[in-house]
Amino acid sequence: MTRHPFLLVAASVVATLAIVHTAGCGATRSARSLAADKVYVAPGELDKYYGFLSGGQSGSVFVVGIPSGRLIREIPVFEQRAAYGYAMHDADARRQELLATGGAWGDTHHPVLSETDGMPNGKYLWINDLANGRLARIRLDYFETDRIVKIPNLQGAHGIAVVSPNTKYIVVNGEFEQPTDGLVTNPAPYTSVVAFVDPDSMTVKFEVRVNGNIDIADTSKDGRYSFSTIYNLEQGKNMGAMIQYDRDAVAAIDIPAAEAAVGAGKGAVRNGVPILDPAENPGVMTLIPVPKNPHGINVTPDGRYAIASGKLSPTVTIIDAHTLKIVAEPEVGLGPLHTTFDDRGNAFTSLFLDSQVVKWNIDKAVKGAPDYIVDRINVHYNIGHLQAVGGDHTHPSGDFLLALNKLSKDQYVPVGPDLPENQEIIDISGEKMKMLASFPTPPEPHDATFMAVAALKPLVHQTFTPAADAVQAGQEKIVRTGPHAVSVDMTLIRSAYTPETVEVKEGDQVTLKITNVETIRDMIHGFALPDHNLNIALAPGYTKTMTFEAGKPGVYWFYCTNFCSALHLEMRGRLIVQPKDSTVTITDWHAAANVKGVVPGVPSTGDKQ
Ligand code: RUQ
Ligand code: CUA
Ligand code: CA
Repeated sequence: MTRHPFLLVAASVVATLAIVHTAGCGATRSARSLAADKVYVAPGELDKYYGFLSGGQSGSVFVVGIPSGRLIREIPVFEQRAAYGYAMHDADARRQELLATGGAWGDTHHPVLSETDGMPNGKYLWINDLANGRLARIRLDYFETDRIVKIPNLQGAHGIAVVSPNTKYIVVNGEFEQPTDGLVTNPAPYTSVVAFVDPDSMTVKFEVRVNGNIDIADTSKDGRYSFSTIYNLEQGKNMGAMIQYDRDAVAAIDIPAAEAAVGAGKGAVRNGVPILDPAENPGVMTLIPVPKNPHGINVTPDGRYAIASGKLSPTVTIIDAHTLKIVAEPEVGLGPLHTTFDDRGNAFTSLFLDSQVVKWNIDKAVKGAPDYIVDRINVHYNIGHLQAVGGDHTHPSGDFLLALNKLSKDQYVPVGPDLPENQEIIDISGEKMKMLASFPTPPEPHDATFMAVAALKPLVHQTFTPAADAVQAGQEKIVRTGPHAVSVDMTLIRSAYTPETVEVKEGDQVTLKITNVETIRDMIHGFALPDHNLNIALAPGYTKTMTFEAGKPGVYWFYCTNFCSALHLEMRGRLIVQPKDSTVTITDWHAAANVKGVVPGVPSTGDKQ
């Protein structure tokens, strides 16, 4: 049987197509695997950087591994979190600060790291709550919020920045203007203040009044100036009125001059804070006119320039950070919002309207060279902030850039009418930018800052240093402190509560102080009590105190919520609430069996070391 020639031809065409197809597919694959290789962190391997992402409406900070994009930890700040035992109990100072300063929710925007010589030193991270005019401080040895303060005389705490190079102050910008004398009946144009907060005491040392609003902040690298963008120099009270002028301004505050004026008693004290009026203190503030409703302000790593992003103008304004003169105003694209830097003299500006990152050369732009635009890359979509690793410090890494995009549109499987926000990791190590990977996070990241894991890792503590009032092992007790009050001192260790039985009476108020006496990292125990609205987690070394009503007569099992050993399920105890009229006496728990909570013959060491 002879083959039909057409079949032979057809067969060879199919074979050729198959070869072409395989080659094409192989080429695509290798580009993909090159990108994947740059962000792939194998199981057990560590990321190179920690990214601290503001959690926006989540009121927290998200710690993300870079380059993997893995969510490492959420640090709750302005919201309580049972999972971390954060701000859950009345004796927690952070809970008291939250309740006293605006409530247990917030809107975080700008994470900033404490600095030594212009580089992050791993001590603190600060973050603002735009909504309630607050500033919080996170200790990086514990990765825990330790202070929350309300900034007086200010509404809408938006841009914040650390005063370089050695963290002299945290600058906090008040975005929402207020009647200057504080009286609602005053029809005069409203004003705002820039607050200068002491990093250790977290008190506001002084404020500088601004006739207009103030948006984003940065500082010169030598400690001389703070820079704030003003988009409402018009002092308008609605959107139409805020876009009248062709130019608004950057306010440069001369910090030593302001300190001298405050020292000379020039500030009018309100709510305990001296407020300097620049009109009466010449030299304290310089207004630099920049195009229409600017947004971001970013100082170059070498400290030479402050770069204001135009927002409603397609330009960035390059300001000499020493003379305060405008040296260039190059066009970069539509909707420039923020700028960051590599270690080779390039700037990267986010373009909200173009959904792009534009890379441009600073020296060329200053000299007016026509080829200052180096590259553009599309992002998905409508980028807000962007941050290159170290771009906000004096020694940028020049390897990765994080694009924080406001909309993800088609990038993920829909999860309801509300879609996740999208972050993208871009390789900036070469001349051309390369898109590497994207990852979503919970709502809503605004900004990010980074620290090398190698520098931070040795600074993070194994356990919490026990507080002065910690319950010591062997000192546990139950004491009736009044006709309707019982106090309990309890310890937790794998895998038992001591005491493990607490007997009280209906109508009693119970004050429970618990210390996790573990000394091993990550050995967390929980205390959840059914029908009492109580759930708390305690990291090793932690002490928490809570007060609750005994509730209805009954037996309530409190149990450990965090898997701690093979005997985790057995780690539970009873709250026994006797009826009011019960004649049964309160058990002497010391006499009860099993005081230490350890069954003889069963090892108390867990499997989570
Ligand atoms: S600013 S909207 Cu960081 Cu672009 Cu708050
Ligand atoms: Cu302790 Cu589970
Ligand atoms: Ca304006």
